[in-house]
Amino acid sequence: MKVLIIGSGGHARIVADILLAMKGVEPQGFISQDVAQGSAGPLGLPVLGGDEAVDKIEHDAVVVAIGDNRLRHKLYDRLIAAGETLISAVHPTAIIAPDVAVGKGCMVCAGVIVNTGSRIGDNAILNTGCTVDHDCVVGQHVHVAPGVNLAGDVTVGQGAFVGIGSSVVPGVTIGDWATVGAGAVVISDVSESSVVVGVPAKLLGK
Ligand code: JB2
Repeated sequence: MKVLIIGSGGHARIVADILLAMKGVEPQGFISQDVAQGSAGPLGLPVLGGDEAVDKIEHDAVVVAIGDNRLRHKLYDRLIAAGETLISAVHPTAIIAPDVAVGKGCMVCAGVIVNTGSRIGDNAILNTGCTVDHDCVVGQHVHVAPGVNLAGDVTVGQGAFVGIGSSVVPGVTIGDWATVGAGAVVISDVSESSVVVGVPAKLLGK
């Protein structure tokens, strides 16, 4: 399967590495207006051009490999509307229970663990070494950053960002488009679009 990687920054290079490690997947290169990015990267894949290049290059699927949740959401919707197939990039070292549903266009990085009963929405990032315990619901366009631990029955609303190294205790709901700061310990629900930081996590603003 020939795959185009949308974006050419740091996250795109991580996703390229995942695709190269997957059986039967051949990443073709990066789609980005930033021609200098990635083209000289260690993976040796070219930057193929901006978004207008997608139609011109032979491929079977695409993945939006951009960290910013709103931008990734916008580009994902545009590509779906254009009839593109969104592939999920799942690193071979990720451990995902067999009953877990992983949506379209997700990125599951090295060392991730997802336990039984959980659901991962379309276009979500489960970044390096995060853990998602049993029966969690991770919404569309979410980014669970490296080293995050979500306990059982946690819900992360669509577009939310859970910052590096943070922890969320069982049963908590993080609202849509909320932000959890790095290293926070979330012990109660977080409302939509709010920003929480600290141990225990407290509201910083909206
Ligand atoms: O409209 C667009 C567009 N807008 C920005 N179309 C396409 N095809 N690409 C677009 N981009 C691309 O997003 C830029 O050309 C650039 O290649 C990329 C953003 O790269 P940057 O290095 O700024 O961020 P990133 O998304 O690769 O990584 C961020 O998120 C990761 C999860 C960083 O914060 C990383 O540190 C983090 N690990």
